[in-house]
Amino acid sequence: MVRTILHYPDERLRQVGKKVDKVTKEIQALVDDMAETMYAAPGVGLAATQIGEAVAIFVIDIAEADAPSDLRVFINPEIVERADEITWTEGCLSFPGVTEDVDRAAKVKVKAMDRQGKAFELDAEGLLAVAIQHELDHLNGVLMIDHLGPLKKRLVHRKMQKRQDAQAL
Ligand code: GNR
Ligand code: NI
Repeated sequence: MVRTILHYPDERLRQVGKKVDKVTKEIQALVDDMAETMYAAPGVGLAATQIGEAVAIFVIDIAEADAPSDLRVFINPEIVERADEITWTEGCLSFPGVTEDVDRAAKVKVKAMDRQGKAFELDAEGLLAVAIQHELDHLNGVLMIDHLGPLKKRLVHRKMQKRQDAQAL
């Protein structure tokens, strides 16, 4: 089922994703909803907190639109190593129409569990590394806007607030 993606400044985007004790059928159903929601958007990633579920799960698929899908599921993810720096022009499904440069680690090593509850480790760089850091931020209630300087932050905040006010009419 495609879920509704929350938009900033929805307070639920500030929730912290709770660790998953056991990968149950219910958790797998949530993962499936997240993947469906990400593909429908479309986006390269989606964190559970973006659909109002405060659990430590995100999904990523960085495959090109014309290539076969390459879904990656991360449950209880942890970055265990970071190296180098990169600036990436990021977008976020919770900030429609906003793109801003964000400084990130260029390479990360991440530990997580997959959809079957099996532990894995992954070395990532480029967009995959950026997306992993972006999604992990979401699970900590940290948003793109928090990486901006005060001026840009206020500008993006005003734009999003206006949008919300217009939709509340
Ligand atoms: O779709 C998305 N694209 C993107 C581009 C650059 C850096 C990060 C991202 S993640 C974003 C989807 C999203 O909001 N995930 O939380
Ligand atoms: Ni996002």
